[in-house]
Amino acid sequence: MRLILMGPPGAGKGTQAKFVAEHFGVPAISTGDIFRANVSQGTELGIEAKRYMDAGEYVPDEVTNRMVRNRIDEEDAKPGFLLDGYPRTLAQVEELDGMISFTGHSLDAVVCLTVDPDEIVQRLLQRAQVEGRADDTEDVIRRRQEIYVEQTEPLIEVYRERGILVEVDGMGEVDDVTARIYAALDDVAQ
Ligand code: B4P
Repeated sequence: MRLILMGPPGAGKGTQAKFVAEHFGVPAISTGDIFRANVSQGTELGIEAKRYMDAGEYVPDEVTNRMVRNRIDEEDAKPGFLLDGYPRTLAQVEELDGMISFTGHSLDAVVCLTVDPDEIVQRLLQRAQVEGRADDTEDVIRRRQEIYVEQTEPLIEVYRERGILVEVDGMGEVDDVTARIYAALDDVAQ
């Protein structure tokens, strides 16, 4: 399975990615997690990514694309993968198309989680208390939502036109959302 999990910031992509990836026996590749790991290790990539992430901006496509290309080339991703939070721009869609067609495969499905904007702010402010992420302040959350609408929402139409978009209600309990994703992907997996 080659899957994408998308949705607005705080929709629960990271939360669901772990379950869905395990269910289908593929690695979850989270660009946000890879950036955060690099930030905490103080790598060159981390130092560059941090200034964008802290401001709620996207890390430049060139940097993000290179990082994903290297990760997808790893052995464990050869049979399939779940991308969490990538692609987020039209340029990233194009780049990913190139990476996947090079392997002779295609994307199976793009799961898009839909969550009310007010619920998202609540979730992220709550996460701020638990994890203390620098990008979970009210101003930065608002900026991230704006950028999502400008740059990432147009991707929904792209994948809908390709006939691989699966929209899933991301409201409610975590387990209920997971069950909805499995039900929606049942047909795709067969
Ligand atoms: P991400 O790490 O992808 O973070 P996110 O969008 O904020 O969160 P996610 O949707 O995964 O929410 P989560 O499960 O944690 O990106 C962070 C930053 O990295 C971006 O802003 C950008 O700067 C950079 N970046 C990443 N990818 C990039 C790319 N491709 N291009 C450029 N830049 C990129 O859930 C949020 C909270 O809600 C958690 O506390 C969780 O416990 C809670 N929650 C989840 N599901 C819930 C439920 N059903 N009910 C109640 N709470 C729930």
